[in-house]
Amino acid sequence: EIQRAWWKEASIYQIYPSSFNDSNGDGVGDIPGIIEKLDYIKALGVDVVWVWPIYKSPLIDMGYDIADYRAIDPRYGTMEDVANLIVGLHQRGLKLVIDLVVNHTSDQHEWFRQSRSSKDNPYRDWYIWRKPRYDEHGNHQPPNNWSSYFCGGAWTYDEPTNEYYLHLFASEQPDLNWECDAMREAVYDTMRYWLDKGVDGFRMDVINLISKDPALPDATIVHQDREYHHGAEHYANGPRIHEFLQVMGGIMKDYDAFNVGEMPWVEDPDEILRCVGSHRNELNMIFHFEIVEGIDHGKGGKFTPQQWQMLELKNIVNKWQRFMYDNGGWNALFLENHDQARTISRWGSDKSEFRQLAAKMFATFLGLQSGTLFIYQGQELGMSNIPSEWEMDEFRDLETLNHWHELCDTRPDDEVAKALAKTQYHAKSRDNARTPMQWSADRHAGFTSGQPWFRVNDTYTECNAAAQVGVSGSSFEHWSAILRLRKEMADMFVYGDFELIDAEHEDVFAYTRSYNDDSSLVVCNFRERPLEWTLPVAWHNAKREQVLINTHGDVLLDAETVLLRPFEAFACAQ
Ligand code: TEU
Repeated sequence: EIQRAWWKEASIYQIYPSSFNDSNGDGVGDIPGIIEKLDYIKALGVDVVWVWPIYKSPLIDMGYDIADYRAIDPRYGTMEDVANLIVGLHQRGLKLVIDLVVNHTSDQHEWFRQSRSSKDNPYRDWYIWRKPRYDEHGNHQPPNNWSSYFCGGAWTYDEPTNEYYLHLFASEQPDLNWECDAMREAVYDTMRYWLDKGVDGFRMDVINLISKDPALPDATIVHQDREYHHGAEHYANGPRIHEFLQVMGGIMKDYDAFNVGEMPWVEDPDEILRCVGSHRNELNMIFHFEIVEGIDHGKGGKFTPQQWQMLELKNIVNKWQRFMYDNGGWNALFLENHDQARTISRWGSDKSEFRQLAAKMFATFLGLQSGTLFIYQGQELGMSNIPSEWEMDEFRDLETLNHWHELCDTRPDDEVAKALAKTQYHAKSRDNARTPMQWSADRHAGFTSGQPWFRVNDTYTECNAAAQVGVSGSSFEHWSAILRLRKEMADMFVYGDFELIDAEHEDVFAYTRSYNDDSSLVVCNFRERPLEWTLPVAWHNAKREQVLINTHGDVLLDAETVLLRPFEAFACAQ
């Protein structure tokens, strides 16, 4: 029996405000710019807009370093603009989800300024301070061996009080101490503050990292040659995580609000189910990274090479589709966000002749799976990674730049390593997803009338919204058709059973969805070359009239086979 919920049937469009639409010509996208584009978003057919952090911030990590949870960064606009955004969305039947970033703040947050000022300050305990360890020469050393996600160690020494503070991300992003009752209450109040303003829910940044083992033990050493080590075993889904998530889940329930938790470094399905199980009242769903990072980050970390494998992709997709279905959980479906490279460049092709076909194939592949669908700005157009000719001085993201600078410092003469790193940035840097939105073939892609803060991708003349909206066969219109299909056939495509077909095939990803006596077949050619594929017996003699959606205008069905052209995808029903 189906457990229906609006948020299960919803599709969510993610906006990266800096690069979405600039209304005032200062080169940075802003909230009024989003408001100008609400009809575009509505036309795509999504139900919810997720806007990433627009709070006051020094933008060391582009807004994931928040200096005031209750103020809007002037670059993006004002509180009044947010109110207008909420009205504009609600008038169109759309909801607003904002980012809740409460594992850490900016070091410019008043809480941290206070905390840092003295050991006796009431805010001292709001962050994670520890005494140094000392080496044999009497020099102070970090309290443990943890690494930060943005290079180097996870601790920064603070001279005036002779203690270190913890930061899992940049040193300008100190971690909040969730063991502190007053701090937790302040966070919960912040949530209510935004819900009272009419926000419909949260995307909770690295929410599974908030509960750390208070002993903060050393990480197990996996890579002997490194100075710092990955400590996730001591804080990913840590000791009190469910207690905290249940409080937050309770607040969400009071407001009938939506939440999705970002959860890196956890792969145990049972633990994830404890977070999203329908009776748990914690999170509606989570983002895990087994699919988008698991298969193409190398063993030595994100910027080490790895050739993704089709059978691995099939295994992982199948595992999650089945697991959630069988156990009362719920999937968040995504391939892109502000931290990931563009799908067509990563797993398909961004060559001119294939760009839109690949984009439409991935839309079909993802969009007809079970779960709540997330689309990241530009994905609907088939936007691609930054061009391979761009040099290092074009990059903006601190994760990429820190990695590069560390490499240049430690191995200044290693040209081979540097060349390899550059290929990896072009493949996986977060900047690939952060170039300005491509609205038209006009100057700066119609994104701004001024100087864009980040260079516009050179592809904008061929890939832009103006060339696609209302144009049949375009990537935009195909995404829109997928979203309609999910609505019209929600029992099957949102809630139905999932079954992987032809699991050993290296080039074609195929699955069926079924509900009661209805079933559908989804077939995707992931390759740049044509191939013939044998239909499952139950689909022999499938007729053209049964085709629900396709990428190439028609489907070359024969009695027992189908001829798939490059990046062709289709779905049919019976
Ligand atoms: O990302 C957290 C996270 O898991 C990262 O390790 C992410 O996988 C990485 O950036 C990919 O290279 C969240 C936000 O999405 C990210 O933008 C922030 O920088 C980070 O938290 C810190 O707030």
